[in-house]
Amino acid sequence: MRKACQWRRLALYPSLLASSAQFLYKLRCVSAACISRFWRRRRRRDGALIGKSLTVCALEDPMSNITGGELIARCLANENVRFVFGLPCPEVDPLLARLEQYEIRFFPIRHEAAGAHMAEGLYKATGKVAAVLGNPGPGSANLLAGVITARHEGVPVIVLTAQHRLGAVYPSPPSTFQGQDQLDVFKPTVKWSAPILSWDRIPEVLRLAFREMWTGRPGPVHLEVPAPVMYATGDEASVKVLPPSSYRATAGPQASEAQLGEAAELLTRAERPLVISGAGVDRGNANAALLRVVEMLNCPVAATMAGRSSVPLDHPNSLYGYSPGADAARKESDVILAVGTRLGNLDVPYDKYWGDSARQKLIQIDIDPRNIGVTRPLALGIISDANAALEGLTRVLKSKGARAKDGKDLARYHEIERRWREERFATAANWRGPGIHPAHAMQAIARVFGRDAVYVTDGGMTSLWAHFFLPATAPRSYHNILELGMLGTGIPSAIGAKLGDPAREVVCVSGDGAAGFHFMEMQSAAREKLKLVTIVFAEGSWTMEEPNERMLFGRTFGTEMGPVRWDRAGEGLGCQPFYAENLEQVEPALEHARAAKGPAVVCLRTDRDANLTIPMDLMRRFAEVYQGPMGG
Ligand SMILES: Cc1ncc(C[n+]2csc(CCOP(=O)(O)OP(=O)(O)O)c2C)c(N)n1
Ligand SMILES: [Mg+2]
Repeated sequence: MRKACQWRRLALYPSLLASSAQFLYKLRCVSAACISRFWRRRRRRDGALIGKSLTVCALEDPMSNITGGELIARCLANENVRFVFGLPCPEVDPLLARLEQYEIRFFPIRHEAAGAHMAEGLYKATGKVAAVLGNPGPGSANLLAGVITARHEGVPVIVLTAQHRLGAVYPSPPSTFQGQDQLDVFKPTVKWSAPILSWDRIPEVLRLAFREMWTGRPGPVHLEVPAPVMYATGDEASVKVLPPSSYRATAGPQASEAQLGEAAELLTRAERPLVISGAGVDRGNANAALLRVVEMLNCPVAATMAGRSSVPLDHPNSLYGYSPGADAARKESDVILAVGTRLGNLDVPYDKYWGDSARQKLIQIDIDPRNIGVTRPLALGIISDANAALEGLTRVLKSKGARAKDGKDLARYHEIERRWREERFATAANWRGPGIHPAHAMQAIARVFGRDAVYVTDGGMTSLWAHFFLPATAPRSYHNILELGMLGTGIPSAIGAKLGDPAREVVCVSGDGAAGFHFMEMQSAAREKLKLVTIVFAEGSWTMEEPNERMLFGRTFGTEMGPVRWDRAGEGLGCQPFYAENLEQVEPALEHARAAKGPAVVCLRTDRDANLTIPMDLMRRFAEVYQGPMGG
């Protein structure tokens, strides 16, 4: 009652009211209903609509006027955006209030960066794009880490940051509460960034954003929307929301016939052709087309570290990229076809693993010109959608009568790989406990969840053990953090994958350090009744940081994490808890977690020393990722 009186007193000064309403509303001095009531009365009194004004008005307009928030929702739905990850705040409420009407699901998160990682998991698993939200100031600041990750991972996301009234920003004076000029902060981290400063430009600026997002390698684009634009209203008939195909190309660039002819010529003449398959093959749905080329040539194929699910690891032509079998294939190859990969440092693209580049011809196919010829000299660079190029290549190879190799080299490489696995992982194979060896735990996970699950891996040594021992998977079904290497993406990314593809089993395999960043999102999973399993390798240490400390300083510092019962923490968040401290308990715990109705957390008390026993040659390669090639 008192609030209503205060409100009426303020109402005597309409202009003051307009600028103060948002602030009052934010401080919860007045309710939305109160604001609405005021505007309804005022409209009746004035006999006119406030209409397309930049004043603050939480309006449920009876006419064909819609808010900026609703217009944004309409543009997102037009691009088939089905999820918005973020938190509510007055500055975005007009958008949130209308999402359902456009069949867009609002998914509240426990940390804004996690929202961006959810969008990442959704895209990697399904190819679908989501939007993420940040409130003015802190929410947008939190969002940044997730957006930077999306940029590195080539993940398209619509990043919406809310902003105060324009009188408080650009420039934002020191007096601004929760204020910063966010465009300056986001610009260097995204592909493209812009403000929306008027209601009637909303569809146009969203068109710009979607066009930029899909140009070249996809990535996040940023839109800053001040509250007055969200709340502004306008006649919906006065703006057009056009179908995507009328304002942006819906197919990527295509290889020319001349390029396909040249590539086919090089490959048919090659004595030892080799195919390298990157994450871009997964993202471009080019997996089947890639295998057709491989099978036609009967040549070896190696997935990059980040592109693990682009080729089934158990395909008869597949070699494990970090094995000496793949090294031999690379070194001996006279023509390498690399598709959808930057051949980044994680693939140690050094002559010691790849051979003499002067006598090797590299054909590289990528959607982004900036990825071409970055680490290895090029014979032929092709800017193209991967699937289109590989289909074209198959056609031209056929017409040139390309012949399959006899497979002798391939058999030799496989034998080198087999022997290497046997030797290098002997310590793991011979491990008798008493604790759980991470390799054994990974093998148990592989047995229980099989090759049809979606795996999302996170952590240091843990993610390497996962890479070695989790099963071969279907395309888009093995997600890792091997581009930016951002710890903490696993749990939220698994949630995104599950939201995008609810019929699939989703398993998050995480180190205990990595799990801690966004473990609260298991509560989001419980709240939304998402059935997924998070398995934490709980040896109690930031193990990957230990070898350097031990080798160079003879002791460890800062790596001790202390014991955590992740199962109990998960139970507190509404998940089903499971725990194992010896190998016999691992499979039953996993089976129960798999059968659980809702989300489950499995805490595996893995052995610390065992977690350190990554074979020396693999550790060395991993060190070379950062330090460059070392002798020997
Ligand atoms: C956000 C972030 N902080 C720090 C790092 C550096 N880092 C890489 S691996 C690692 C240790 C990870 O520990 P955990 O997840 O428990 O895996 P473990 O090595 O113990 O198996 C750290 C700190 C990183 N990659 N990301
Ligand atoms: Mg750990």
